[in-house]
Amino acid sequence: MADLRAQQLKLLAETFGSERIDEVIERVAMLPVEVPSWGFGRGGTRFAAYDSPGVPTTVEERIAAAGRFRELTGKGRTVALHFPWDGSTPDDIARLAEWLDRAGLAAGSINANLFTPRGVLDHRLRFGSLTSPDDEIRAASVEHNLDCIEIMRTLGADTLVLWLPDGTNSPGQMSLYDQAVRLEAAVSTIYEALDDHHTLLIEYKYFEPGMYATAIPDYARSRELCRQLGTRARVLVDLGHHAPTTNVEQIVAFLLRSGDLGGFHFNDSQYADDDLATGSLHPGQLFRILCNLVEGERRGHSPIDELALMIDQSHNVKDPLAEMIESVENIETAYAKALLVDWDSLHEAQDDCDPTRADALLRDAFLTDVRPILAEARS
Ligand code: PSV
Ligand code: MN
Repeated sequence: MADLRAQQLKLLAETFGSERIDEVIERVAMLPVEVPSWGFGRGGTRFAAYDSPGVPTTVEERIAAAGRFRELTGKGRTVALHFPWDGSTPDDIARLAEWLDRAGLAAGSINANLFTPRGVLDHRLRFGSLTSPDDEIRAASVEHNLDCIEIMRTLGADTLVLWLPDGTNSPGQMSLYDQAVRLEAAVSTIYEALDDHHTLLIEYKYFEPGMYATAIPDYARSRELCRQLGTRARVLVDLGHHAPTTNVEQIVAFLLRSGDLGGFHFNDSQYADDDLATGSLHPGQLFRILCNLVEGERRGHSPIDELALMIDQSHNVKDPLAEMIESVENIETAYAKALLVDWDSLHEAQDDCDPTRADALLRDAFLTDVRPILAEARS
């Protein structure tokens, strides 16, 4: 096997040049990918969540699984955390810090949960959180984000992720103007509470749980909010949050070019927010997204490793640890292939109005077997 890998690498070096292959190996090895604590547990649907032997059920077990993932892949040094799923009291947070430390991990992005009823944030959440007409719910929703910022300080994390489950289910339920005004006021209080080195990433989603008018339905709204807030607020693209047929790579290029792209929640889907292993259904889309990141970096926009490359998945059936490994391998694969694109020839073909050659150049890279590069990067 080792011999075979050496031969395959030699062939790649002969085809692309050994310096280029070494550079790709190095870049794949250095690519930081963040994994979600919730992705190591068993996910469910609105029908049921089925337990399976061996799948973590506690926070401690999920962090241990993240540690195992790190040992196996070398990725996932930072773990995205979700509160209160990963704890709520100071004691919980202290224990969490210990578990992370024991597993050689660090806290990654801190995700505020504005959708699970608890305490003051009770079932009135069905009418929204930051945009609720209920003053007490609005205030408690902001407060939860401020608590998350305190957790960031305790755990040494620097990214707050806001996904807003707010939306209405029927026309007339809430004035769309009131919805926008409340959203902007609340988000600005949260932004003001951040420290200078903190970043706020704002997700958008075109549907769910409100099925009529989602408060942040698309990247335009998310970008508008970020721009109103300031330079430390950026857009987070969750691949499962678009209508089918949306050209996500084009959104990526728009956002990268304008300096508004903060990062990703990688996952894959057949229907919408299925949260399957990224690249498991649409490796071509993942490749094209990475191509646009590579091209953006070549053009002087944000370097890829300065973006928050996070996975957001939930596994209802398959083994979560195995799925997380598949996802990271698919990201690495897409990245290696994007780096192997003959960019100069591609631009030439584009300038020559030769789409057939341009497509062939992309396919040359996409069809290259980069598994020896991944193996080398890992070792
Ligand atoms: C919402 O669909 C979302 O993408 C947000 O990131 C949540 O925090 C996450 O999924 C986990 O359920
Ligand atoms: Mn997400």
